[in-house]
Amino acid sequence: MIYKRSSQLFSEAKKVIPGGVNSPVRAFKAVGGEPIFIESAKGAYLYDEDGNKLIDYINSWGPLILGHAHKPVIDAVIEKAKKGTSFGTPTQLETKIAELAVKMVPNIDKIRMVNSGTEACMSAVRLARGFTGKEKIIKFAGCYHGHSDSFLIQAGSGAITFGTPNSPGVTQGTAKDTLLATYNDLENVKELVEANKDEIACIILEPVAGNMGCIPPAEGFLEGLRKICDETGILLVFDEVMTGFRLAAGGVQERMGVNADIVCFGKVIGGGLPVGAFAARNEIMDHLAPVGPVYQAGTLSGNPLAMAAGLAMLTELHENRNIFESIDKKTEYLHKGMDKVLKEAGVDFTINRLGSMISVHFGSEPVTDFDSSARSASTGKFNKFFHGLLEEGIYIAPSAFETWFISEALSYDDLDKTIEAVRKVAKTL
Ligand code: KE4
Repeated sequence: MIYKRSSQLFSEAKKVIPGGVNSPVRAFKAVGGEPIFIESAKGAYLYDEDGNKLIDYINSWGPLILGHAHKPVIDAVIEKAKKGTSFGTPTQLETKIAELAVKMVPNIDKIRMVNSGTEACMSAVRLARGFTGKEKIIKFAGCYHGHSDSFLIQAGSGAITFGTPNSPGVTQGTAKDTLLATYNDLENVKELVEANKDEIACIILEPVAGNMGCIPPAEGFLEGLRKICDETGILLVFDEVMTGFRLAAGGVQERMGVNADIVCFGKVIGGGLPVGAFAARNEIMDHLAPVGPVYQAGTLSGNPLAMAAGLAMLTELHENRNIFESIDKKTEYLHKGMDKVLKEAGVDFTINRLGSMISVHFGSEPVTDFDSSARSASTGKFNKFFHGLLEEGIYIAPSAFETWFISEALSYDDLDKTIEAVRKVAKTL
């Protein structure tokens, strides 16, 4: 593959944009090399500035579950744009998408639109603190909820003490209110709850993790968290920015049958435009301004173009529930195909999968939490795997800590091409 034009564009970008990108993971720092500049996309394919065609397994990090430039979504945005782009007033479109989301997702009465997953999770934590009157939160190492200060925290000195900032600019004052737990480790959560009795507002997690690679919840893990929250009055916050409207129409709450108290959304709900959202039962949501005292706001929240894209996307998913089974089946097919060719090559690997989320990890141990994911990533094999696939025209996330997102636009021919590329690359690992 030739990337001359992308390289030129990257040099220009770095002069006026930090690192040449508007979001760090796009810069290929984790895998080495230079990022590819995309000129257009359609269905399952990206077309880069050098004319290369790539089979896309990132899909803008999850939103494009129906593929790129999906006609109903594009048409909805074009039609809406002719009538103006933003009013800063209520519009009936916001009510329509809110009504549909409430119909699709179990256990929510109201939803508030924001502009990103970060905003959704940040606002959900503020709402949980406002509702409970408590200040501490528990998050899990390796779970990513966006770049709000309370989430940029790493393990503290003691196993059950508060965290420390993992980014300059985050204060110790903020970090002291974030407790860090180990994913899939209920005993650790119980210890943290016991050691911080009556001080915890919420436990927030990705109910199926996608930021350590794909890590499904262990048997009983979500149910155990639900039980702890029921016994202590701590709110359970599901960050479904990745899983919402992907693992089922009603997300993980529907698929796994475990209810959260607050659910966060992003990605799919916006159909590729900037939308985040958070939702809960009336008792909690009515604490939000202007009804209640918990403040939260946004100039472009509920923006007409974003709502038009999101409504078109959710409507198609709502009316064609077979899509969820179809992308799950495609993901299972890909899993089986990659498993076969990686085994034939004698590679030590693990493939994690749940629904249409899948990730490949190198090494012999199971990947069930952040530490095991990090040990697998440290082998360096993923970086060779990434670049080898790229050379074959297969575009997966440029980090071992990401998940692949399967879109309905992927054909079985695309999947076969991907499996064949994995077979070729496996020999080089
Ligand atoms: P945004 O603020 O990037 O819209 O959403 C933050 C977020 C919240 N929760 C989960 C579970 C997420 O995965 C994300 C964002 N995901 C990353 C990919 N791992 C977005 C890619 C990027 O940072 O550029």
